Amino acid sequence: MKNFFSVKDVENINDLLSKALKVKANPLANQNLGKNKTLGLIFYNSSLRTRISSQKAAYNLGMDVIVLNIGNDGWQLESKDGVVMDQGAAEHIKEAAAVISEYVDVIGIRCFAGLEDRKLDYSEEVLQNFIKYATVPIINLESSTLHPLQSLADLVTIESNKKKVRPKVVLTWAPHPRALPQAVANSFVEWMKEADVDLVITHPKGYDLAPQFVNGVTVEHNQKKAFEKADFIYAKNWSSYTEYGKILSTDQSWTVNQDKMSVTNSAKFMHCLPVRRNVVVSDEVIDSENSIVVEQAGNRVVSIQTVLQEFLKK
Ligand code: AN0
Ligand code: CP
Repeated sequence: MKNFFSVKDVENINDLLSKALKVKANPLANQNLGKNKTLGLIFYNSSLRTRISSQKAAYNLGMDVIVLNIGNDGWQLESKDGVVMDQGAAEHIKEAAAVISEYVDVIGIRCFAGLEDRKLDYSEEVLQNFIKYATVPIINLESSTLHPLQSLADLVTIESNKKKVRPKVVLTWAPHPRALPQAVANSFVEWMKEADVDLVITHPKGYDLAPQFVNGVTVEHNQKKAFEKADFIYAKNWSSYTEYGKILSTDQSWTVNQDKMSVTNSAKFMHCLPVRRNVVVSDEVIDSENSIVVEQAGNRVVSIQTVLQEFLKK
């Protein structure tokens, strides 16, 4: 694996999953693997889980960590080629990526979608430029269209909680007051397509994900019907892909509640967090014993530690 940008960088997902389960069982088994190595974390956006789980995983491997918050501590970075840099950005990614590579051994980057220009967001300009100009491996900490570390943690969570070989997993859209990226949903679909699960997506009309992700996946617009006999309910809001970045509905009838959970096969409830209570999911569901959101967030240490080990072993 050269970089961890998407599921396509993973040679064998089952192999990576079994390595992750080993990390989960014994997180301190490789305490010296990262000795004298440094992880650099670059954040263009806020984070609780990604920030802390990445540091924790690095420490479990004996690595040092340096964090840079672009915009607050670092210079604004230009990502376009050939521009006259007479506006806000003081430095180009070309230099920044190369220079940061002089200081650290692996770079993680978070840079969300702007949700204004679909073509630009889906070109993944920032992450792709880092991949091009850095001389060390790049880890995606949530880019414009993907959040693979979340999906690997989700896969570990499903594997650890499933009661049948091939569980039914439902990705459901849920309302949210702000326009959110499609990244978590895109990645979840991309990873679940490779996993041994029956995946169903449910969302109101107008919220179809990009065809390259949903092709071949069952989409059921009746949410309660989709929930029938489900083993896992994965809730997430995303803004429209077709009417790009728009909120088409905040219909509270899509909130995940106990009435809908009652038609499932005692499904476990999942969400990547942060979550808006009583908008995305009712208190009753997220506080129930079927809610595994905290374990899921705990598995974020497992997912990045597994990926870091791949790069350190080289
Ligand atoms: C972000 C998103 O939906 O992509 C990050 C989720 C991990 N969520 C918010 O901004 C609330
Ligand atoms: N799930 C997740 O990535 O959370 P943060 O945005 O807090 O890192």
